[in-house]
Amino acid sequence: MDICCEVSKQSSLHPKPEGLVLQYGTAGFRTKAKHLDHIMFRMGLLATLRSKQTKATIGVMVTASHNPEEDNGVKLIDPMGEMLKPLWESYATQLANAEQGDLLPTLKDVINKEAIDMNQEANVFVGKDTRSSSAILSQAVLDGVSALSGHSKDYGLVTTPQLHYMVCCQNTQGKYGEATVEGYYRKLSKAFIQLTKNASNRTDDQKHLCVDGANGIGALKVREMESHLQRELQISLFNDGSKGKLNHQCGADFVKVQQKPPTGIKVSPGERCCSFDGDADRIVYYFTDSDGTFHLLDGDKMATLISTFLKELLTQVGLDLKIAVVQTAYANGSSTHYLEDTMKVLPVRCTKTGVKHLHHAAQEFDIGVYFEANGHGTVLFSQAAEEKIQQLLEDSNINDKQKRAALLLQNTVNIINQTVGDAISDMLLIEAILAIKGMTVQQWDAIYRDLPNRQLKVKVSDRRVIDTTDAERRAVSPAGLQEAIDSTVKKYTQARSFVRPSGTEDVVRVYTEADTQENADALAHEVSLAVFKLAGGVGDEPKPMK
Ligand code: 16G
Ligand code: MG
Repeated sequence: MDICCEVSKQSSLHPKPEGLVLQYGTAGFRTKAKHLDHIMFRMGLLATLRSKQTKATIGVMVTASHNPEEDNGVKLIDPMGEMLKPLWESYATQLANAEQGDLLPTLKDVINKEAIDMNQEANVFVGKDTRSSSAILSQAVLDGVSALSGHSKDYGLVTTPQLHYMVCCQNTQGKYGEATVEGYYRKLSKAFIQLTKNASNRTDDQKHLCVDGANGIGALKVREMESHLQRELQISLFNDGSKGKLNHQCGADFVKVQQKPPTGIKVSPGERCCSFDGDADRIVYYFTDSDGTFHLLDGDKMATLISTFLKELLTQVGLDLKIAVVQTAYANGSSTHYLEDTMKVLPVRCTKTGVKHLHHAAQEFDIGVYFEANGHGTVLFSQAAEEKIQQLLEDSNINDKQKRAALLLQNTVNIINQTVGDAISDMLLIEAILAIKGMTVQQWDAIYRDLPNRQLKVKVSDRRVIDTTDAERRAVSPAGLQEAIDSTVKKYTQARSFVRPSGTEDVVRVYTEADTQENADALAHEVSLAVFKLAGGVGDEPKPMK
């Protein structure tokens, strides 16, 4: 095997700055774009090895999602369109951090450990977001693939979920769909049109939606898709990238964290709006009412609407499929309460933060609806569930009502991107459900009332001193911290709080909820102080919120 020569030659064109250490985190590598050239080249190498090992196409997406424009990042996509397997995340970290002279031995180590046949063909799909650094960085990925004689297909500008979709289509030999951007638009819009046929007398007002594209790739792709929707959805697109800066005071993360509308969007009171994040794998809905109050409909509200809809359809067709909702500790207590007690969509599962944990848990059910409060989520249907729906459609004994519900279920399966949370697909699904139910955004919002909540960050010298259990809801170290949180929470009504080290930033995150915003804020301050004192806070002590 003579990989040495080509890899050495090519890698010298993508040298690693000495001493730079980066981790493959919850969502891949992410940092200032200027530090990423060698990482991209090496992820091209690693994706090629992963492709040879799995004998399948692997995806590499160049994006830093909701981070500022100056940042960039990279995520690898496994054969079924899912996140990279954890063991390979550790190879990614080893390869990324090998000094220039150690690159070949590190690469060979992976080849040996995984017994990779270097004569096996490799295929890698590459995509990028709209950042100015993405073009050069995705070229570095392509160079890495070619250094190991892999084949690559460059999809250019695509959303993260679109690339996940392409990988899945390719590896299922087209069963999941056609591995082209056009194929993606056709599949989703066809399902959307079919679904909305079930909505009677929709007015133009109801068909209208304001979309904040975060000045990113999602805006471009919504534009491309529009004509396929045949005016069944009429989009006013804001923050389309023509003027504003990517993710700057706009996008799903801004809206969720700030709990206010993005800049650059002009809407009337009561109008239904949504925001995508910078790579269009998250979405949140919102509206402002006539007295100026802002209403956010986050991942929890979407999970509730979608699971309610699915459960009703299952009842109508009489299919006994096990449906569950998967959330994280950030899910608003009111949503969990509503799902468990009012809706009885049991069970509601709680996992650690991070898409891969939710995705994994959702796979355990016939239908697993998973959403993070921040707006990342999708629905997974087991193969058995899809087959049962199909059988039902072929069954001549079912009545018209059952037939209608079965068709709705089938089109719901087709509109969803099951590989990963997808802002475009989620948007179409939500719009279709609202249309079919004849529901306004206000009625959707009124399903339950969010408990007031607050998120804060605390800087500590080493956030790893905080260890958690019970899906991050309880801290087991440092000693005394959980006791301090418990006794503080007891002083408030309907209160809950947890702390966890961030997986993407060098901070400890504090979450609280309580009966009023003042109480949620006061509790957040008290818990922040406890973290500061017991977990080695640095800088100024946390101040009470104004
Ligand atoms: C990453 C995760 C997201 C999670 C967030 C938490 C993926 C693709 N993304 O963005 O799911 O909510 O990290 O960030 O897994 P934190 O650890 O800094 O709170
Ligand atoms: Mg994202």
